[in-house]
Amino acid sequence: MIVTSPGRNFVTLKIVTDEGVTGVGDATLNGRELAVAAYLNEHVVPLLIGRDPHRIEDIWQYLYKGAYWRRGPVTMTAIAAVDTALWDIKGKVAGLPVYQLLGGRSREGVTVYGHASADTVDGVLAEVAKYVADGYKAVRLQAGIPGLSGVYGVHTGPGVYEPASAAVPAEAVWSTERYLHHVPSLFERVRDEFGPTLKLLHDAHHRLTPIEAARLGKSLEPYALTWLEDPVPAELQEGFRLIRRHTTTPLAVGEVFNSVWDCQQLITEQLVDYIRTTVVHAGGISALRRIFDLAALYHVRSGSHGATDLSPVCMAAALHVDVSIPNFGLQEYMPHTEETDEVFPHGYRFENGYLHPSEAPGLGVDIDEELAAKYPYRPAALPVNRLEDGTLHSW
Ligand code: GCO
Ligand code: MG
Repeated sequence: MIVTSPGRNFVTLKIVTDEGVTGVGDATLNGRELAVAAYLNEHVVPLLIGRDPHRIEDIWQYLYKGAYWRRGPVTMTAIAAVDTALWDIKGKVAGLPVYQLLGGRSREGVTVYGHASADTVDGVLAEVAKYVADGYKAVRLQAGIPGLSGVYGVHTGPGVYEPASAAVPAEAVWSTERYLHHVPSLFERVRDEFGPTLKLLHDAHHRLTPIEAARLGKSLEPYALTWLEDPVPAELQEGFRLIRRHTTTPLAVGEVFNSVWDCQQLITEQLVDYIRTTVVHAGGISALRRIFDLAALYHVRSGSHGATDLSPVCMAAALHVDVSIPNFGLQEYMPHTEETDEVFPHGYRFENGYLHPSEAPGLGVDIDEELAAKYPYRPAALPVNRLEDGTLHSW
């Protein structure tokens, strides 16, 4: 178990077999990192000693059913780390990149979307231009809202956007009225300037009610978004029915989901278009494949979360899944800091809007433990959000 903070916190599980083959798995749960580290150290690692590393499915079931207390982000992130590390080991033993074990390539490259964000609409336009020049085919737009400071997803200073900034959560103020009034003008400008084929996305970050989200979706229809993400908190899956009834703006959800049960109704009732579950938070490569296979039956495509709090180990694993499944949609991509890339040497690469998984056996990613030890853990929590009258709101 390695906890390191090269610019931000990451938890990594490294499994070594009796034959000396190593495998790595991401176990990072933003703002709750040490809970997963303790769960692994205290409750999982001792159970792995002496077990056959090739029995990936059996070990997954053993940890899931054996805990009795199923699901939840801490448990599922811990299981994901074990599962990912075991796929890495299996690939290395087989001498094949993991995507070959998942059925081989279904496409030439993994289409990614970048984050264009700024305080002003002009600033966002300038960011989009940079992404387009770099070959991106898809861009997520987030802008500051007049009258509000510190809006989610808006990158103002130099360096990588990082919401988990303080040991005690930072507090931001939110107004749905100001937000709903402003967002359409952002998309109108970007669509006008960049034409009809650039894929445009937006993240509402769980801040709306279903009827507010329906209104936003409707007002964005002229700008043909690829998706509107996390319009409402998704504990109430049937809440999406109301949004769906009113708008043809495609919907995406799932970055906080931990299992297929969190998205079962959303998928089988075709209430979303993209499911954004990830390797690290939804139980690993094995479990993610099951979610995406269910989704494929219902015309739902993948759109995995890939913010910087998911380590390069998760990104490497995600790309093997992305390149192999039939119903891939998009992959989120925010490059990590140089320090992070050095701690996690990897063979995946970006080219002209696409990411390509490593061709090395296994996942094609590692952790430099000596370097990792130079970056000690720093407590950092995600912020909270309050309405203008002080009411605690969804973040
Ligand atoms: C995204 C996400 C992130 C999350 C963050 C939480 O779509 O990339 O919403 O910005 O808030 O990853 O840990
Ligand atoms: Mg999001």
